[in-house]
Amino acid sequence: MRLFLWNAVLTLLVTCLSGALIPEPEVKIEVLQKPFICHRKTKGGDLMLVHYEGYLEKDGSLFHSTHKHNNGQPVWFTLGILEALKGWDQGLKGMCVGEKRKLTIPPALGYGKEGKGKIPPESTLIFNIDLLEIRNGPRSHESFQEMDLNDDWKLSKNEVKVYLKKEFEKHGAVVNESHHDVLVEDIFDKEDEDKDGFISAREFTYKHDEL
Ligand SMILES: [Ca+2]
Ligand SMILES: [Ca+2]
Repeated sequence: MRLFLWNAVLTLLVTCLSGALIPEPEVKIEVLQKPFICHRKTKGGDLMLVHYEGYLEKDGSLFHSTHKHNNGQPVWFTLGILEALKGWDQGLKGMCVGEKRKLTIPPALGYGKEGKGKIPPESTLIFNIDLLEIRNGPRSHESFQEMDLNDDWKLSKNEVKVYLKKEFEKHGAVVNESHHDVLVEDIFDKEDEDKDGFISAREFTYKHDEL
């Protein structure tokens, strides 16, 4: 009988500790519009180009809109690295280009007890978010494959250089040859941990503190 009781107490303790009695805060996701064709869904590490409007739930007031503020420009956001709010990381997974979502974000996954700027403490936030474009994040598997020209699962200095040039050209920047070499050396200094002259897939995807 005593043993039985102990088991019951232990079970209760474990349940409490694992948080089963206190529900984890969750984002409420409503899909407002979904495109007919979806080639790709967002996942952690992806870059997302979004337009959004943010409202306070309690009075419906608008606190930010990329249409009205930000010169009407959409913003880039990296999914899953806590770049914005926890609620965005949770609520924007598996999204297609052209999809519109409404997120209701509890304070714990928003600006919490402190609030921020126009957002009072303990605010539930509502966001309407339109996804316009998805790109490979800098640390994604796709980016690595794109850079690894000879498919040997490691990046040589030349491969990194070719990639950088392409990226600069894409963004219309002209960078001279010697500056590329400096950049490449700098990247290898940080990323090539075992100093074998190559950035391995592991070295590439490893999350550094500064990220
Ligand atoms: Ca390679
Ligand atoms: Ca290496």
